[in-house]
Amino acid sequence: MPPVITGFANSPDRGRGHARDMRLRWAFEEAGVPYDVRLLSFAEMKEEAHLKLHPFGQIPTYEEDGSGEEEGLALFESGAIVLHIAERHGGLLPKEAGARARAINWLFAALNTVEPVIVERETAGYTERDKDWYGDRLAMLDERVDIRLGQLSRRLGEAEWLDGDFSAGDLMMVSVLRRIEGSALLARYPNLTAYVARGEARPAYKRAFAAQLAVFEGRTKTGA
Ligand code: GTB
Repeated sequence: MPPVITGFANSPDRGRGHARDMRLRWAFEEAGVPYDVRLLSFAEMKEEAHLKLHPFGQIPTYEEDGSGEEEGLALFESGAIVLHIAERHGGLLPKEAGARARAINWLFAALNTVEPVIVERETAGYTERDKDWYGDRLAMLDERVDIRLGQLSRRLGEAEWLDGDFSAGDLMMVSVLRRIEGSALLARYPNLTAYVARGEARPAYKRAFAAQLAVFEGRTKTGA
């Protein structure tokens, strides 16, 4: 049985691939691994059956059957799942130990250093927009994002990917930067804009994007 992940039955992003199942789908496609998707409503995510898989009642999750002497496995957290897919299959991590560690380093940098400032800014837009201090707060959040983007842009320079060949680190960093795609914040850094476009041009990305879009458009019940 292929591994099964969970995704939104009705993604609020209307098929733009911003929900975090997209990074798993992309990793599976890069690794050439078939997968199934179980779609959940917001109510189902909070039910006991799902909470057993995901303590925080969110998507995505990952389940695989045991094979031979191995036990089955259930995971939550998109970073842990992408890393698991990358470690289990080829195509997303270099073989050489140092290069492999650096690729994983970038995966964590995307999740722990770049994504938080982007998500905090986005969340403020949803929850604090009506406050009279919102303008000042947004300027501060914009600056925090800009600092990170400037640092990342300087490190990437004219390189194609962050450290040698495309890796799980790039997959995660591109996934994170996509959340501000089309914004003035990202447009200030043409090399990062081109980096995101390079990620999105990959055939594996396109297949993953099409699969999650098909869910939104009702062309599939599973998205797999
Ligand atoms: N740290 C976890 C991970 O990386 O896996 C975070 C998981 C998470 O935030 N899941 C979100 C979720 O289940 C979906 S992806 N939310 C429902 C809930 O908490 O009740 C975040 C997301 C949602 C929607 C959009 N969008 O519409 O653009 C983008 C990103």
